[in-house]
Amino acid sequence: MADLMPGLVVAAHGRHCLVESLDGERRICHPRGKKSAVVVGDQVQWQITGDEGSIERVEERRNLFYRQDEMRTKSFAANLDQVLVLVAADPEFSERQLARALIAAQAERIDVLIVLNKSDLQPAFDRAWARLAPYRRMGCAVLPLRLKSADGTEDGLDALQERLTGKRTLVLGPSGVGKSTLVNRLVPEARAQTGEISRALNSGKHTTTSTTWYWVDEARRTALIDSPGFQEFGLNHIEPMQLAHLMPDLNATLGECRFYNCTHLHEPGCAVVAHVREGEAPLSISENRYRIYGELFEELSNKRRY
Ligand SMILES: Nc1nc2c(ncn2[C@@H]2O[C@H](COP(=O)(O)OP(=O)(O)OP(=O)(O)O)[C@@H](O)[C@H]2O)c(=O)[nH]1
Ligand SMILES: [Mg+2]
Ligand SMILES: [Zn+2]
Repeated sequence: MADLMPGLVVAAHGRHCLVESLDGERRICHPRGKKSAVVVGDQVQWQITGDEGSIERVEERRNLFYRQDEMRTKSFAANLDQVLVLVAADPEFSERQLARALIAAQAERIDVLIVLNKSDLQPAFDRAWARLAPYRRMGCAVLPLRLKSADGTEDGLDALQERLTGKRTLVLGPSGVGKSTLVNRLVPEARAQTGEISRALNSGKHTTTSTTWYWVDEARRTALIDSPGFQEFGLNHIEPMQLAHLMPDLNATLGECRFYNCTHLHEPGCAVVAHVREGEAPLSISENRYRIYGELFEELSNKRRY
């Protein structure tokens, strides 16, 4: 048997994936056995089998960022330092999906960064920026960005790059917000497929269909992981009673409710409910965030019954 070699999974497509060796070479590999699903960011031990390779072992993961609905579990990537949730002035973002992505990251103790792109589009940008106020207030970093504009200017890249350096960042967000544009801007040889390319080439949108790892620097310390846009972000893997702990604004008031097992939905003496109000007051919980909590609690409670 050939020697096992360490590698990094840089792309995964069902039954085969792309593994990068320490010298930077990438080759197609197949996971050994049916169950050993690998995801982008996995550290693996692999061996050469002809032109290709076979993955013999997946090292223990530091974390795994994934979503789960009734139908299936979708893993985005493993061993991350942070998740960059990219939203844009246009298309208008769903706060529900944003909140869910943040909860999934928090559940795996992965840092998050929200970036609002397309600051050239006004007044949509200012409106979207205002909608993000509750996220800034709860301590989340929120950065403005402009990757493209009619007059060819960009803005906000330096501040963003500072937060990416030396880290492995998953770029996550709905379709059309500029995830691939960002990767292409910071990794010139990436040629991640963007809406732009396709429009020039043919039909319509060129949407990203698989998660791919890109190194930003030659020293391979900074990585960006491009991912396909998502519409629904299922959290079936989260227990309803865990939810409030995973939402920093709700979590800040926990322990003050009258009942230790308060669901924060209808109990008297609930500290969460007492903090629900609009405005900048410290510890305030926005009405939207509270509504999202209630809907999610309901959804996750119901799924347990069958
Ligand atoms: N006006 C404006 N358009 C932008 C900006 N950044 C990116 N775009 C455009 O937004 C469109 C979508 O960009 P993509 O990078 O393909 O978006 P994506 O998030 O990768 O989309 P999916 O792969 O479908 O998930 C492209 O036409 C970009 O040129 C910006 O700052 N302002
Ligand atoms: Mg894309
Ligand atoms: Zn309560």
